[in-house]
Order: sequence, then structure tokens, then C-alpha cells
Amino acid sequence: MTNATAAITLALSKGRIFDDSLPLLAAAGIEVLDDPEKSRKLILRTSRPDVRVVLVRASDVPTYVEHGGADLGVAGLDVLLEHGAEWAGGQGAAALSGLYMPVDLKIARCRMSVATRADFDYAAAVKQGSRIRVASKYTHIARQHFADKGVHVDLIKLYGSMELAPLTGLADAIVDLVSTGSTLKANHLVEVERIMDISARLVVNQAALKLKREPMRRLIDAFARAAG
Ligand code: PRT
Ligand code: MG
Repeated sequence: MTNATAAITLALSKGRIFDDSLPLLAAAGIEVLDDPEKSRKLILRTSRPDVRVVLVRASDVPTYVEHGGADLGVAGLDVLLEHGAEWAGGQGAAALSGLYMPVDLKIARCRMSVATRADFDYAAAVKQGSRIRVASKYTHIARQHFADKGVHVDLIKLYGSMELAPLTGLADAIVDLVSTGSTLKANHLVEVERIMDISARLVVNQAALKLKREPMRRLIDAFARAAG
């Protein structure tokens, strides 16, 4: 490529974000030429010589875009809110500095919810203003939620298998993503409160948007149209 600055790098994560982004890319006239399930490549070529895809961890997408490792990326609102809070002392999405969050792609949809064991009286625990022990990977979202309700909370940070926490007595409740509800059901947990709806967003590096205005604008518009 002769004009390196014109090349566009899109950060995606393997799994549902990648899978759900493919139809949007196709609608924008872009086909990904490498299959991440078949190769170990982290940089994927596309049918557009000036567009490439980099595969990063879902929670690393905002970091890549913020620091210009990618010009744009697709990340869940959950990831963006946690990332924003991490770097801005709990101010959430409003504080995402170098990131511009223009398009709700309406993919990878789910909800952030509170779940407990069926025999735990959540309503009473919340009403009485007693302390409640909550385990989550999403500690900033959880803290904000319970603060808004005026509920005292002891937060326990976990990185996975959150369903185990109420079953082992580690916590009274968990805050986790729910889509079909079958994971909760399989672990005899019940969804007791919905915190917010979650979907994936297209995030854009602001400097890249200025530097590569035309091709970036066209790509963002195509994504927006495809997302509907
Ligand atoms: O897995 P890894 O640690 O690499 O990263 P990640 O979990 O952040 O990535 P990934 O690919 O699992 O999720 C990427 C994004 O997809 C998330 O950031 C969400 O915005 C979105 N998404 C949509 C979901 C779900 N639906 C979802 N159901 N992310 C996770 N889940 C999990 C949930 O945590 C729970 O364990 O699926 C389970 C519940 O599913 P149901 O269908 O049984 O209710
Ligand atoms: Mg996952």
C-alpha cells in the first residue's frame, strides 16, 4: 500500500461480536477473507485492500481504539461502560476520552441483570437496606446500580463462572449478562432485576476520524445503514 494513512484497521473480538459483525461488514461491501476459527491469524485481510480486521479480546477493543491501535472497533456496551469507568473514576460512558461512540449496531444483544438463588428474598434484602454481597465481572455497573437504589453493597470481583457465587455462599447475588436465560436456569438461579439492555456499539478513534475523514465516514455510514 502506498498511502499507509488511508488504510483502516477494525478491531473485533472472536465469537459473537465477530460473527454478528460479518453481515454488517457484508452490507458495507466488505468480506473478511480469513476465517478466525480455521487459522491462528490475528490480522485478517478483507476484500477491501485498504481495510483490515484485527482480533483482540472483547475487553481490549476500547483500549485498541482509544490508543489508535485500531481506527474503529465493535464492543459491547457492558465492556465500554466498564472500560470508561475504569479510566475515569466511575463517570461511565460520558468519560470515554479518545473514543467516539456513534452507532448502536443492535447486535450481540442481551441484558445486564441481577440474579440470585430462588430461595433468596431479594426484594426484602433491598428494602431493608441491609448489606448485600454481590459478585460480578461488571463491578462498576453493579456499584452504580446499587448506589442508585441506595442499597449497601459488598462487591466481589470475579472474572468468570459467576453463577457459582450464590451457590457456594460467596455472594447473595450476581450481576451478569443474560440472553436466553438458560445459563441461570441450569444453575438454579433466577433473574430478579434487569439493570439495562446491552448491545454492541461501533467505537471510533477521533484522531483517525479527522485524519482519514472520507473513508472512515463512508464505513461508519455503511455500518449505520446496515444496523438500521
Ligand atoms: O469470553 P471472553 O472472556 O473472551 O470475553 P467476553 O465474554 O467479553 O466476550 P464474548 O465474546 O463472550 O462476548 C462479547 C459481547 O457479547 C459481550 O461484551 C456482550 O456485550 C455480548 N453478549 C451478548 C454476551 C451475551 N450476549 C451472553 N449471553 N456476552 C456474554 N454472554 C454470556 C453471559 O455472561 C452468561 O455467561 O452468556 C451467558 C448467558 O447466556 P444465556 O443465553 O444462557 O442467558
Ligand atoms: Mg465470554
